[in-house]
Amino acid sequence: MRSDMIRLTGVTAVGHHGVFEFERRQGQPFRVDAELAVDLRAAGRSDALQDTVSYVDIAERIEAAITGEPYDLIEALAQKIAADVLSADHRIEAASITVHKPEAPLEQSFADVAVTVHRTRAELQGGRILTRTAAVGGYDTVSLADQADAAEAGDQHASPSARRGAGSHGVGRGSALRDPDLPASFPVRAVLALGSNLGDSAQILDDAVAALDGSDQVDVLNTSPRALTAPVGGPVGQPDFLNQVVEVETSLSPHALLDVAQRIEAEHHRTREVRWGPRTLDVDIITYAGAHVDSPRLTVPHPRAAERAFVLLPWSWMDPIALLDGVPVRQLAAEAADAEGVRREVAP
Ligand code: GSY
Repeated sequence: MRSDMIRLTGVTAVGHHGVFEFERRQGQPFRVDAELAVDLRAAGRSDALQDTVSYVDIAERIEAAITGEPYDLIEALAQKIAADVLSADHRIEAASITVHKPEAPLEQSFADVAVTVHRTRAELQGGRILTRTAAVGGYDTVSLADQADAAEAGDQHASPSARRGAGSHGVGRGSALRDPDLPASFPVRAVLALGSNLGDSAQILDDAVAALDGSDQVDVLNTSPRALTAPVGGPVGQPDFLNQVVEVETSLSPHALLDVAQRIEAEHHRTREVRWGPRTLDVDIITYAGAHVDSPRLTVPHPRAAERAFVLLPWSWMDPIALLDGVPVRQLAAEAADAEGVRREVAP
């Protein structure tokens, strides 16, 4: 099923982007099209502006980026706009941004040159897009349009004056609490931590990863090396843990993902008799789409993840540039009190 979408096309302004000195000096028109994946069901029901993303805000951000800091490449401008747009409202799950440069300095007769970037909320950290080696589901395209396409695109230009005057509606800006029962309207990434210190822990973690991957609407993208870790808390003398961190892509809501985690725990006869005590399997949600969740069942990011080397170290081995609430996971791992008790498992 396709996700709901807000499409804003033809936002045009003069910018000073380009590698040539005369481009920086004189400026030229840039035109931007944006497609934003937003769940529009609530607004469809309520007919209330506060239940959707204000396209007035989005147009203002795009115009500000075009006229703002100059970049050499339209790729960089497109990525900056994607980051700005995703930062504008936490309900935007993903943004496809096309930047056209119809007066680019080419010797040939041409109609338009454009780049398109597709970026998801999971790639946004601290208002910027993370550079990843394997951006899942993301692909960038560069096109040199023909005359007919350009003529059609020209028809889509919105009048700048029509976009002005309404001002900001201040709808849901920045990072806010996410509704734990709202499914993602676009697949998002989540990080889960697994731990076991009862039974055949290596087999149990293998089975848990397979069970996650086999669950509806959950795909395992990446798994960390495993760590043998000294127990943190709990009864004295309990066995060491085997810990692992897993990155998944999912369209499930945070609560539905928790249901999956708890079902997999239950399948391994997980009991909760002794708090912090030995367990066959723990599956904790550490992060979900860079969002914050605070419900009686679930707190995300996991409230103790930032202090637990048995989570942070495997996570940083899997993803050396990972951030937790904007702080490098590697740095948190180095500062965690239990770091000395974490040993990377040597592959057999
Ligand atoms: O979910 C956390 C379970 N747990 C662990 C763990 O997984 N590893 C280590 N090293 N200590 C732990 N203490 C608890 S509780």
